Amino acid sequence: MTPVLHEYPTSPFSELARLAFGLKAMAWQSVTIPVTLPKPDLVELTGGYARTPVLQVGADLFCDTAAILTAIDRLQPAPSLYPPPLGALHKVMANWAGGPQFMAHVGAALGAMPEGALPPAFIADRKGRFGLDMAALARATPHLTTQALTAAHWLDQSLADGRAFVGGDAPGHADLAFYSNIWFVRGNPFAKTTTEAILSLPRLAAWYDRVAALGHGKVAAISADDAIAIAAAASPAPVTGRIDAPFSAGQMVSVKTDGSGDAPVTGRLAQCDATGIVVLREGERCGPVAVHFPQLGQMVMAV
Ligand SMILES: N[C@@H](CCC(=O)N[C@@H](CS)C(=O)NCC(=O)O)C(=O)O
Repeated sequence: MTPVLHEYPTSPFSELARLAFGLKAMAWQSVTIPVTLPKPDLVELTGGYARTPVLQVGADLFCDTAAILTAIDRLQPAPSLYPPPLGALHKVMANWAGGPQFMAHVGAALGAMPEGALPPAFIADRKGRFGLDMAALARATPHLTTQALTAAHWLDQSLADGRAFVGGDAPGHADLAFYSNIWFVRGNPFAKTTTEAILSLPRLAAWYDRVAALGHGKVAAISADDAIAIAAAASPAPVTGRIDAPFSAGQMVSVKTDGSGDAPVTGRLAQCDATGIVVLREGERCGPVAVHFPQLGQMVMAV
């Protein structure tokens, strides 16, 4: 079944997922979702999760790039997104890149933008959801830039032994995660000085070009209605994982990103172990779906 990515062009986490398709030379379909709330068609499928991107495989929805990349790797195992010798350690680095380093890169880039450069609706959305304060960000930009540059220097040092990618000869999840942060800064003309500082590191610049060359695979655009029809025509795949105590199979739970004000996804628990969380729910238009999350960073609560 051809996977569908719900995404938008300027999203760094979407770029990470697009590159995963490129690494595997896969065919996929894209639904362009709104950059700000509301996102009624996406929420019809996920039941509440409205971050970007979301992967859909039939009636299975994967929230968060940690779950998305694992799902892509399962759909087409070779070449792996978790090549040796790092294997699953790619996830550890991607978690750092997608956590504190994401805040540093995105903060440094947005904080460099003059007043009025970002649409007021975008600022209002990010303020309401994530506490974005443009004045505070502008003050923090020099600090955030040092944090991003530290990662760039570490990356450049790691490449000094001649390796092509973070973990050796083959690219993996960590490469895509580090790359997408720099890609976001590079895409912002107001952050030109930071981009130049990062790409002045010669080994890093050559690595950046190698990751970019992975491309995005073969993509075709479809509409949100098409994606909902795909889910309605499919059934969720059988769940194989465990349910660890204190939760039990079929229990009603809510899941949301830890520490966020995001809307929770509520449904019956079908899996809750270190390999992921699966909640079964039903949408009015899409019918029964399974919503998948990584366990790290997601909070499960009994309801
Ligand atoms: N941990 C999540 C983070 C996703 C995330 O925060 N994405 C940003 C865009 S790159 C977002 O959702 N922004 C708000 C939005 O798109 O509505 C992941 O790895 O996918």
